[in-house]
Formats: sequence, structure tokens, C-alpha cells
Amino acid sequence: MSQKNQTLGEFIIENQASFKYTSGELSRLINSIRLAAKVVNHEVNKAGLVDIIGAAGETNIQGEDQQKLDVYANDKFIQTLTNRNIVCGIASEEEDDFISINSQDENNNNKYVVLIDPLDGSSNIDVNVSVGTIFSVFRRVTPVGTPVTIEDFLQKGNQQVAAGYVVYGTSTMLVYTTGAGVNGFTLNPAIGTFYLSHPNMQFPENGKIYSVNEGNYIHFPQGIKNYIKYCQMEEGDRPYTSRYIGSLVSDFHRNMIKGGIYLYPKSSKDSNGKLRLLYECNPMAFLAEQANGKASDGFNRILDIQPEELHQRVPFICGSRNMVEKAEEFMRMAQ
Ligand code: P6P
Repeated sequence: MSQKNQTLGEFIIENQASFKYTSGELSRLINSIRLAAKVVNHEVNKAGLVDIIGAAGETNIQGEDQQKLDVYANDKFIQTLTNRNIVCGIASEEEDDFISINSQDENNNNKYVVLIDPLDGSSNIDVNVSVGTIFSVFRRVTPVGTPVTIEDFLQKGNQQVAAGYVVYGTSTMLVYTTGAGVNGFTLNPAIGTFYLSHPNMQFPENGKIYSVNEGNYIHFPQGIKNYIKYCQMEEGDRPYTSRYIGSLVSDFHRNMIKGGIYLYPKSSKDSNGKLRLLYECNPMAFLAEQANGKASDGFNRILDIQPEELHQRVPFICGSRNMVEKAEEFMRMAQ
């Protein structure tokens, strides 16, 4: 049983035995995420003070300006996971292709692959609004000791063994699951230790917050338009409150604590939506379901979608179960 104020290290050790793949490797992986999170947090917190913000002058595969902090965070997570010789492959929003780790080393018996969005919401960096890191962990499906292949990364989200995020906000938190519920750890920056501050996080089944970029309203499918109008109607517990930070991790985190729904639907501008299935939607969907919430593309469970390519985008609706089901109802009625 987790105790408040337990450190992340103590929590990992206490719960390692309960993880069905008890080899200590996943614990070491979470520990490396912890280290990288502290290093990135240090830079995020001083972004305004040094010339580390602003576009790095390059663009990533998404065609987005790569902020220097994007590049820094990407390098740090890859470096930490590689140096500790924990994983056999890494895929990142900031990397065009996946990275095979120590593929020439036949002793590479590592069995996990990690997919990351190293700094999500990076457009918020220059305006001092919270950003986040999102990660997803799978066991490889190709033979141990051989170089990873794309099929190790194109697994359905229901095969994840762990997922989580770091939110660099008013405080820095690491929130993750290994399939036995969701727990949140808050960093005490004075001593660089994460403490269990939010044990067994759960989405309230209902909520009164909806998060969507209403600037895209005219481009949304009719079902989404109808759901947004439903949220705004004077009826029962409505109108709901609109809250949209422009950082998935932050909107998700607030909605998980207070109850709410996040929507990034497809539109006439983005035929599959904007969010990436492998390193944004899958990990957040795993967390949502582990926290009694729900995540779909409007019609299908996110975790059941068979990925076709590394940077694939999907429509994403996620949050309090009853709110997601109401949005899905509007999508079905509008078909
Ligand atoms: P828009 C950040 O780029 C992100 O991937 C999510 O974190 C965020 O919710 C969304 O995109 C914001 O996108 O188009 O509303 O600015």
C-alpha cells in the first residue's frame, strides 16, 4: 500500500514485486525517466534567463519550429536512456526515425522500447506557460539481442507496460502507471527528490470542464460542434467551463484532478487531428483508463488502434468517462 510522502525511489522498490515482468529493468527505466525529468526541469525553469528559448532554426518532421528546449529535452531523455543501457530502442517526436540502441552489441538483452514526446506544448515555452514530457513503454516483439525493427514500435496501445508524463508547471510532477493504477509524484526542488503526493489518481466520472481549441470550431465535424453547443447550453449542470492551456499534459492533468474532457478532433484542416498516436494519445489513453477515465478517437478505443506509421496522427477525446461517452454519442448521432 503506498504511503503519502513516500519517495519515488521507495515507491518503485515497494511496487516492483507486483509488476508481472519483475526483473528490475522497468524500475531502472522509470528511474532514468526520473533523472532526465529533473535535468529538463532545471532548464525549463530557467528558460527565460538564458538564451535557450526561441526556435533552434530547424524544423522537426511535424514541420514545427524546433525550440531549443525541445532539442535539449530530446537529447537528455535519449542520452539518459542510452547511457544506462536500459532500452533497445527509442522513438521520439523530434526524431524522424526510431533509434536502435547498441544494436551491434549482441549482449544487448534489453527488452523495452520507449516512445517519447520530450517537450509537449513547446509553443508555450516563450510565454512561461507549463509544458510537459510524455512517455510510453512497450516490451519488444522481435528477438532479444537483435536490432529493433519498426514493428517493435507499431504495437497497439493496449500492449503498453508503462506510460506517464512530467508536467513542468507551478510544481513539477511525474505521473505514471505500470498497469496498477496511476500515481503522482511532486518534485521537491530543494533536494531534487520526487515525493508521492497524489496516490491512486482517478478521473471523476463526471466533470464540468471542456478543453478544446474553439478557434477551429468551423472546421470540426458536426458531432463535435453539437457536443460543444451541448456543453454551452443552460441545462442541468451546464453550461460547463471552457479551459484550454494549449498543453495536452496540463489540460489532461487538471481534468484528471477536477473532472473534465479534452478534445482534439479531426477537422477540415487536419484530416486525422493533430496529436500523435504513439507518443501522445496512447500513453495518455493508458493513464486515462488506469484512472477510471476513457479515451477514444470519437468512435474507437484509442488503445485498440493498430498503428500504421511512427508519427501517425489520430483524433483524440479523453477524460471523465461519462463526458467522453456523451461526446461519442454526439459523434454517432451526427453520422
Ligand atoms: P493547438 C502542443 O503542440 C499540442 O500537441 C498539445 O500539447 C496541445 O493540447 C495542442 O497541441 C495544442 O494545439 O492547435 O490548439 O495550438
